[in-house]
Amino acid sequence: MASGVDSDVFEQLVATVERFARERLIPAEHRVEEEDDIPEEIVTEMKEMGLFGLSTPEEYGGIGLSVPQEARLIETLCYASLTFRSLIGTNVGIGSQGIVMDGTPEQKEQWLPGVASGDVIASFALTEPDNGSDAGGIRTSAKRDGGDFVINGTKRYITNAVRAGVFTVFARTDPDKPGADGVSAFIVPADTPGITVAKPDRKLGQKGTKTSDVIFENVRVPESAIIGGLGNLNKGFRTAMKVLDRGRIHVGAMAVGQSQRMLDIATDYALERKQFGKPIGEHQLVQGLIADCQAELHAARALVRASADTFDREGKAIVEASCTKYFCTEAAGRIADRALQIHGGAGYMAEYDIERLYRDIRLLRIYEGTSQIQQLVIARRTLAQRAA
Ligand code: COS
Repeated sequence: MASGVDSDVFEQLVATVERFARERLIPAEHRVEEEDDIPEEIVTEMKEMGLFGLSTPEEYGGIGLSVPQEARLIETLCYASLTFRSLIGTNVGIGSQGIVMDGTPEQKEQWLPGVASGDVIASFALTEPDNGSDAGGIRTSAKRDGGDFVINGTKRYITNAVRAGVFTVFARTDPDKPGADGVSAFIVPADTPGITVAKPDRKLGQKGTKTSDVIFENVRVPESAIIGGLGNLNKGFRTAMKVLDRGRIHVGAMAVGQSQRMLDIATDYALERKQFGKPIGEHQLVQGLIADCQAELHAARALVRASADTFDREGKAIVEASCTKYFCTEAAGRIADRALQIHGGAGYMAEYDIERLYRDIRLLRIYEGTSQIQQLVIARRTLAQRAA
């Protein structure tokens, strides 16, 4: 392994998180669903375990996992509801990685210790009402005014915005360049005057996660707020894409963790539930469903590991990351569907966990780049490589 923490320390961490997921998080899932929030004592425990700083370099107070280690730990954590991962997800991934990857030493010093401890929640503000998949089409503007930039615009579906201490905001700094080229990334403290966080959205699943609109009205930031400094003016789109590449491997790992949970639930049900005089697991058509889940789960897990290794070795893995997110999340959707089918009528009922997991998993094929965007990235780069 090229980086990360010592393997003994890492194995202990995995064992601790595995216990935490099974003994603390899974029993709290119903409460989270009912209250649409994560209990404060669990937030505190997650902070104490260092989960907010999994990927933050050790020199800034984090654990400093490598990408393969992060993937394995996230898979372990995501045996429990995805909602718990969402709380730490923006600090471990998209909200902070722009600063980790491209920030100046001063920016890292200022923000990363708080991100690592969980005292500062970092939120990633890219998507807008009119620009989701077309991330290069950003309309939020950041106009120069002396030594400052003044940000105006609306960001949409921003995870953890209501909890945020800082936003990484993508805004157009060159109005004459309509596409990806005129965009810069800014670090904006959440208490900067002019920022309004709207009330959380109502969603199909993942109750307890918080997404909202964030409105920027004449929000003034110094030019030193540009991630990487003034030299990175108009280069923010690349930062966003690099952050998302890493995030896409992370989402693949989430899909694997949830797929294992759904397969285990469905298998337990198949062993217990009797029809035609024997457990339904003894019927070959049910076995077919179980086998397809297991085969896809193995493939998904192997793909996450391979692309995480590539990212660790080469510092990027654009096609691999998109293949991983695409395959693992689509497979998780199929596994959710089969797991629910194995439950028959019970699968449709809210008292069985599979009904909730089925709703929760649906988002994975959408956020951090839809399946269709992953197809586009994979195909464009495959064609370009052969044409070169
Ligand atoms: N890493 C580094 N640089 C990258 C990159 C990556 N993964 N992907 C693209 N770039 C660079 C390109 O190399 C290009 O730079 P040059 O002009 O110097 O060559 C620039 O960024 C623009 O790239 P491209 O032309 O591919 O941009 P497009 O506008 O065509 O969009 C897609 C590319 C569609 C792939 C991008 O907009 C995307 O990923 N959209 C989905 C956004 C998303 O995931 N949203 C979820 C929000 S977070 S929950």
